[in-house]
Amino acid sequence: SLNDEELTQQIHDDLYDGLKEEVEEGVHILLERGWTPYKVLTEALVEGMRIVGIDFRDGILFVPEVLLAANSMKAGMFILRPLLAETGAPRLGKMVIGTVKGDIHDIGKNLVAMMMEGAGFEVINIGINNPVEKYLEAIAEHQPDILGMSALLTTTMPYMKVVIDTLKEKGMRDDYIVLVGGAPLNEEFAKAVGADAYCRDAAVAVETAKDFMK
Ligand code: B1M
Repeated sequence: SLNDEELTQQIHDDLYDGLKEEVEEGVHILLERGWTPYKVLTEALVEGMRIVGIDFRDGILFVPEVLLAANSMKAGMFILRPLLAETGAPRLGKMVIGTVKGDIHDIGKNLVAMMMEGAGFEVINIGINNPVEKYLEAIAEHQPDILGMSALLTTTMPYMKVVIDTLKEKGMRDDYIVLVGGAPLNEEFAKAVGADAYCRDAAVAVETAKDFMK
């Protein structure tokens, strides 16, 4: 049988090849070996997707293959989600999170949602491709403390400013903590669009949210 390092490598390969059941099996085995759900998430799944991203960028992998990889990653995340959710933790606050209009990438956002839930936040995940109206609807309905936005494309990230400007126009901007994230963003961008903070990854999102709720 494979040692932990070989198995992690195998999961990267299976993710790359879009082999959902194999990825699920690998995740189960690492958990049985006593890995924490977070370690499985970061070292097996997120790292695997990082490798996929490199070959996608370089034109070695194409959309259909990357979709299969994404679905395999989601299957692995589905196993980890209940394990990351602490039961009985005091509610720290409420967050609405969604990917912005024109953008259908949802893995990173879902991961943030999962980790926030695990840390004790109530999370309303409004999915992908959200125009400003959808954010406003969700805010009105759920009255969150935090609004989270995700964008993975340089062409969609400016839409965050549209959402924040609309909140400003309505005099609602200061009612919410606005956190933004996604691979093409940075601190400077977050500041420029008027967000409260940029979150590099899901763990930073959790820490940042906790800090703001103090
Ligand atoms: Co897309 N894609 N994609 N893609 N895709 C990227 C983003 C790209 C960088 C790949 C590349 O060329 N290297 C590139 C963007 C280039 C750019 O804009 N500069 C790209 C492109 C070009 C495209 C298409 C245009 C391709 C095409 O059709 N020709 C197309 C666009 C579709 C659209 O949205 N309109 C497209 C489509 C797709 C798929 C559908 C095939 C699939 C998405 C499937 C899905 O999500 N269900 C896909 C994927 C999987 C990727 C890559 C390979 C992986 C993204 C991912 O899931 N990463 C990606 C390459 C890359 O990012 N390097 C790529 C794993 C995830 C855990 O990380 O999403 O970064 P990430 O999230 C992190 C942090 O960023 C942060 O925390 C997360 C966890 O740690 N974070 C937040 C994210 N959101 C946050 C929100 C927060 C806080 C933190 O709120 C508070």
